[in-house]
Formats: sequence, structure tokens, C-alpha cells
Amino acid sequence: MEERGALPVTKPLLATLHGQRQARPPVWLMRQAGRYLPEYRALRAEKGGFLALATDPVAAAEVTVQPIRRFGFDGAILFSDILMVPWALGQDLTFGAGEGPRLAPALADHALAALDRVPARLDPVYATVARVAGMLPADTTFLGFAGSPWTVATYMVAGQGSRDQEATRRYAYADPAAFGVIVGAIVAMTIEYLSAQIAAGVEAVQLFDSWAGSLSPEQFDRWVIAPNRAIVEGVRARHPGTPIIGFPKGAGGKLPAYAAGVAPDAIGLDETVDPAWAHAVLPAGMPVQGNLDPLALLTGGEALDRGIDRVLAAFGERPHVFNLGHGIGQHTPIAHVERLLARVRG
Ligand code: 1CP
Repeated sequence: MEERGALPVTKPLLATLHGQRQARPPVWLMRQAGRYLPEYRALRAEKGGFLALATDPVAAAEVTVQPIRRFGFDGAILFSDILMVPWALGQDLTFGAGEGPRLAPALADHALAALDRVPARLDPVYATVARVAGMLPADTTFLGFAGSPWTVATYMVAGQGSRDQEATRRYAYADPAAFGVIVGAIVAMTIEYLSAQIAAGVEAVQLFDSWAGSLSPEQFDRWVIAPNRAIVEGVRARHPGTPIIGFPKGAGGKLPAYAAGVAPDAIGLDETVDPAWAHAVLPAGMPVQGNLDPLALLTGGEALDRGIDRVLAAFGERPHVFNLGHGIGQHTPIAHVERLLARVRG
């Protein structure tokens, strides 16, 4: 059995991330703490908004634990957001009703150097982590996370989410030196952020590169592989025993290059990846996480059952963490999540 400090790893999710395949895969779902849960919507309404919720350690800890109480997932993911890092880098962050998040000023027309950093904006997150660490069942693994630099930069440059990240892709071509400064600032802040989450009590971390799929191979090497590798090296130097999951959504044929270049402890696969191909091309023994289509979960019935069975069969020989290929949709019925758990756990 893998050793972590003096203690054997007995938590199924953590053991899997350390490379030990389980008879039934541990399971958690990306975005499991959120709007599909009535208890989340109630607390969010009471707090008056996302940021108020995410910066209140008592409330954020409660939201983190809500899906564990209801479903008993093997992993609890910290309730926070990838845009906390831009906020700490000095942009204003707002989550308006009915629209996506906004960051101001947008870096498309404003220099990063003109912003004042406020790292203390991350302090409530560490307080949340410490609180949650004392609330989880003994066999539940606690996951921290951050956005990857490319994905975070797309929001910082455009000031909001964008369909194909065009403004940021153009910026990266037009002024790679200035874009490199933005990415470098995100890398440095993210190493601090993840290290502090680990020091406060998370047991593994995930790097979400949600928009990794929008880059050409050469730009992918520069803005996805290199900065994620820098974060992995920086965090690993301080916390060598803590597994890091890399999730380069949409990377497709560039997944082997990502796995070799970033060398995360485990790799997340989105639902467009053929599991048999991934098994053949990824480094032997590297744990994989994924990759049920979130729309199969939303649909339920046969689509859900067949989808689960295919994922279970495909990853039968590797350390595997059962998850979706991307976040759970907000209109997903609770009963479908219960059905998923019953089937995955056999
Ligand atoms: O209640 C609300 O209205 C807010 C909705 C919401 C939630 C529940 C946002 C705004 N963020 C979150 C929490 C969140 N975000 C978590 C918490 C833990 C969990 O997984 O349960 C995590 C891991 C994230 C990560 C995140 N935020 C990503 C990466 C993963 C992904 O889904 O691709 C991204 C891209 C974001 C940005 C963001 N934050 C919120 C929204 C609506 C968005 C997407 C905006 C856009 O692209 O337009």
C-alpha cells in the first residue's frame, strides 16, 4: 500500500490518485456543489450572491459538504471559483444575476501592472478549507482546485467568458511578451494559492483548463503545457506527497503531449475522448478521471446506464476515478445522480 507520511492511504479516491486501482472506482462529479441542488440555491438566495457565499467560510464550507451529505461522494471539492485568482491579482469581480462573471478592467485594454494585488482576498478560501477538513467523513478525500493560466487569462483579458476565446488568442499572437507577463502572474499566484489550500487541509488539487481546446499545437505548448508544468513543479516542490489532477478540456490529440509535458499525477478526460485510445496513448499506470457525458446524466434512463457501463468497461485496467467529462448541468435531476452512484458502486 502507498505510504503518505507514516499513514497508509485508505481513502479510495486519494489511493487511486496515488496509482492504486480500486475494484469499484471512486466517484465525484465536477461542479457537484452548485445550482442543481435545492439546498445550494436556498443558501445562495439567503447570502445574496455567489461572491458573498464564496467568501463566507461558514457558508462556503456548508456548500462544499452539501453533496457529500446527500450522496456520499468519495471526493468533496472546495466551493470557490477559478476567478478568485484574478480577483486577488487586482481585478474587480462580480457575478450578476442571470449573466456570467465579470472582471474589470479587462486586460485587453488595461495593463496588469497598473492593478494592485490583494492576495488577502484569498484568505476566506483558506478559512473555508480548514473548516471543511474537520467536517468530512473519514473516507472522503478533500480536493482543492484552481484554474489553469490559459483558461484564467481568457477571462482576465476579455473581462468575461467568451465563445471561442478569440480576444485572448489574438492578444497572445499580437503581444506574446505582455501576454506572458499575465500568464506568469497567474502561475505565481496559483502556486501560492494551491500551496496554501494544501497547508490548510486539502488532500489533492485539480487544475481546470476548461478552454485548453481552443489553441493550435504551438500555442498549446506555450500557454497550456509550459505554465501548467510550472505550477505542478512549484506545488510539488513544496508539497511532494499531494496528487495533482490536470484537466485540459478539449485537448484531444494533444493529451499525450500534455501528460508527458505537464506530468500531473492524474489526468482528467472530457467526454469527447475515446477511453480506449486514451488508455493506449497515456503513460502506463497514470490514473485517469472521467469521462461520462454530462448530457447522458441529464437525460437519464438508457443513455445514462449505457454511458456508465461504457466508461466502467473502458477504464477497467487503469487506476480510474469516475467523473463526468465536464461539470454537472444545473437542470440535472437529483434522481439521475442517485442512479449513477448506485450503478457505479454496483
Ligand atoms: O450560483 C451561481 O450563480 C454561481 C454559479 C457558479 C458556481 C456554483 C460559478 C460561477 N462558480 C461556481 C463554483 C465553481 N466553479 C466550482 C465549485 C466547486 C464544484 O465543482 O462544485 C468550481 C470547481 C468552479 C470552476 C470554474 N469556474 C470553471 C472551471 C470548470 C468548468 O466548469 O469549466 C470555470 C470556467 C469557472 C468560471 C465560472 N464561474 C461561474 C460561472 C458561471 C463560470 C463560467 C462562466 C463562463 O464561461 O461564461
